[in-house]
Amino acid sequence: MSRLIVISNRVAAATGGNAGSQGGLAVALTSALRECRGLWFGWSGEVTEEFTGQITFQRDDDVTTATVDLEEQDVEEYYDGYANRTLWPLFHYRIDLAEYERGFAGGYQRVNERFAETIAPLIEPDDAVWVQDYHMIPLGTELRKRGCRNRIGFFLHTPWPPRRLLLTLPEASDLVETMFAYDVIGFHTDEWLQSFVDFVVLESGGSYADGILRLGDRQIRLITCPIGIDCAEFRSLAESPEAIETFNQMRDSAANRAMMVGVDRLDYSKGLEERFLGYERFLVENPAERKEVFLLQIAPPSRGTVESYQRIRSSLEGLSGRINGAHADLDWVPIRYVNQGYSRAVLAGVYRAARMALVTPLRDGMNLVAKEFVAAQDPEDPGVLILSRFAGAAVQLKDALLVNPYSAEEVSDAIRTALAMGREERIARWRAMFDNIREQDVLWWRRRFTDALFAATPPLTPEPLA
Ligand code: ADQ
Repeated sequence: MSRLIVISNRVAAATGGNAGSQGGLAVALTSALRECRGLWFGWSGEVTEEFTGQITFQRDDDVTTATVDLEEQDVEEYYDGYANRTLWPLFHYRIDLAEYERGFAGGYQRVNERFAETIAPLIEPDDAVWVQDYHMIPLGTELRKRGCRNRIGFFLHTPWPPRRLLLTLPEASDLVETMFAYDVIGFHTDEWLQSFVDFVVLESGGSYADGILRLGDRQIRLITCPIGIDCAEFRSLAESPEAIETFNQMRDSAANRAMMVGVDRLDYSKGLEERFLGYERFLVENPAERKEVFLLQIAPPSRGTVESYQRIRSSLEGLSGRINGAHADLDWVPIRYVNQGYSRAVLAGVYRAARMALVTPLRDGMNLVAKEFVAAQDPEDPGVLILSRFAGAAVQLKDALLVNPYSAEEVSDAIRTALAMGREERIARWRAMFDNIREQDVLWWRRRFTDALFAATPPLTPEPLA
């Protein structure tokens, strides 16, 4: 059986392997690696004076992780720069926030070369390589340049932006061309996949038929492969003592009010300002019901060195303060705004205690919080999911109350509808969503991708588009 090599910016063991943005992904990839005697390679998160390429190996539960330290300039240009200030905003349709700097592009390229140089000697002839996410787009090409003839796949966890937006990136065509080193590329939704196809066909002169994208003498299999959660694990978490304790605490402190919950990394793509404004609209338009609800928003800060993240943080502080100042009463505060991370068990208890979840990103590759919320519900008395049409998850979770997150009116209406929704309808909607989440879980996702990858025929020539 072939070995699987996973390459991503960070590896789970080095990040603690629990909550945070890698939660579900860590579980998914660890299970894949365990089955395939795998190796997981990435940045250690540490900074060193000079890049040495020295690898630290760690063996945990049959999974070997291999990490390297980066130089400060690497972190500034590759991670804070190109990944977080250029590609992340661009891929979430925020070209107003995207920073296009040659220094960032150069650092991104350099770090991808460094990763390729470090990992290439560890790859054995039969291994399949699976590269993760927007941090590593050119890695496939860099591996091929170093003679790697293995099957290499790439999965994008974010949206792929529409062609006209991507054209604002100065090196867009080159970046896309580097992707022709991959044998398989996976996206969460058909929409992201189609945007990628549009760019290659209309800008690079490629062609697309039957799931195969061709450019010159290279071809890639494209697949839609929506990521799921570990549904069984999350359900049992929701019934763990820690979750039950949290559930009881939340119910006590809610004092018979309906709790609405939001759980997001503090990121402008998550639509937090718009969510607060939609909720405020509900408070204004529904004076009789307003004290029957409150919003618990859990948003741990992320990427704090990037200015746009500092701005969104202070904007949310201002907005929650203003809304609470304008509407709070002696015995009621409309928004509880918490800037911390919690264990997955505590989150499960919070989800279960909530009457509804507000998951309203402006754009999101998938969104796992929506799926975790559904998985954690009590089947006899489930809460309602209010979900943005612009999250990848909306394709699978059609039985949520789907909203346009930019419209405060739609968000406000959805809150009212959710509050009034009877038990029968809540159960019917929940069941349909839960069936999907259980069937298309994280193992399903992982197998769908690795099946396509293992079935691929790697290129005969090591160098793509030479
Ligand atoms: P993220 O943008 O990080 O992921 P998401 O899919 O919602 O977004 O995953 C967040 C994870 O972090 C969830 O598992 C959640 O439970 C956890 N989390 C959030 N807030 C937390 C808190 N306060 N405490 C503890 N844990 C918290 C990217 C893409 C998504 C895509 C995933 C996976 O942006 O669109 O779904 O990758 O592909």
